[in-house]
Amino acid sequence: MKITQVEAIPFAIPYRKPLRFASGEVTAAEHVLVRVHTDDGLVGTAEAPPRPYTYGETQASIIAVIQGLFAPAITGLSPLDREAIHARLNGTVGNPTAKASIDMAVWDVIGQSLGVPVTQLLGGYTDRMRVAHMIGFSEPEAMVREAARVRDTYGITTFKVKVGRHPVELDIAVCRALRTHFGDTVELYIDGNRGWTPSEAARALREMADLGLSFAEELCAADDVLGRRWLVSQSTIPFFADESVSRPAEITRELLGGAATGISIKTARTGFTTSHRVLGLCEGLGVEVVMGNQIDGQLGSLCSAAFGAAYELTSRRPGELSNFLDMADDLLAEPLQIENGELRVREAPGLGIEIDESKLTRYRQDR
Ligand code: MUC
Ligand code: MG
Repeated sequence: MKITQVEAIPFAIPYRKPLRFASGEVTAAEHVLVRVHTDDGLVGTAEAPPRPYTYGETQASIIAVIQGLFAPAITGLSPLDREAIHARLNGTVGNPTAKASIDMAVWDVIGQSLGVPVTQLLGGYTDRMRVAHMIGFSEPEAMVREAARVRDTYGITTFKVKVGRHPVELDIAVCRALRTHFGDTVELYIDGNRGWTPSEAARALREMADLGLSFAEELCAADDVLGRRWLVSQSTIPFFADESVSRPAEITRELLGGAATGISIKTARTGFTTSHRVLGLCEGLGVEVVMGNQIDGQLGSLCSAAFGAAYELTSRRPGELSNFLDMADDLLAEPLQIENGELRVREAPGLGIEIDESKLTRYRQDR
């Protein structure tokens, strides 16, 4: 079996309401659908979400690097030769979501060719993930209303609250309002997307010390090298690194440097192959992980769930798998369902992705 073609199709699906956070905002899912074709007629599918404020990639850059460099580099290779595929992709630095989408589409092909779900090929720990929902910026009352709606509709009881605004009191008020409204019936953690300085973050954490937050993510930038160490050394809750750790070596740097104590794994940026290495690194160093959300659509969320459900360590915490709920539509023929706070992985061979071709025709931007 040989790779014959890699397609990169831009599409745009509007959000019902914008998702806002300290490093940017999303009003439409302007993603790239990636399809890896083989000479025996199999097609592997994944999506790449451009996040210029996180990785520097745009929809146009993802398409250009796939069409101009990655497709020619891996055409003719066997999908099973994953190490060779990665060596070719890594001849170009950066471009994490473009590389990750190809990796996941290749795994989809492998699973289909063997007749086995990817989640079982990866590890086969369980068939579902508990779900955490990410709540974007708004006023405190609106964020409480949103969390209550998501809990009542989908049974989700873990919330990641976006923080990092100025003044810090606004985000503190949100977290306090959520805790007051829900009491101990929900789990809360915060993600600053580098919005605060170390001293602002320290002050906010002090003022929220009674709110029972489970952990904090990227409150300030990785370039605040000593500032982050100082913050972590005085914090009573774990610090998870997200956008500061897009490669395994960065994980080693942040953890051994004392600037983080947990790691967000995002299949959107490390695919399955490198996410597996990231997981092994975290396990070896003895730190907790969370399956993070790259503001994925249903395709990306399915990929995160397939990976998260494959392993015991990634299944310990609810994964961030629900942001597709903010989208007005999606490309999957059979939409994902979150019930009782859980998302099941698909039992079909590969990733179980079937694209609704009429929706793709409607939302693709290249025709
Ligand atoms: C997150 O966890 O930070 C927002 C920016 C990004 O890169 O991912 C999202 C969610
Ligand atoms: Mg984050």
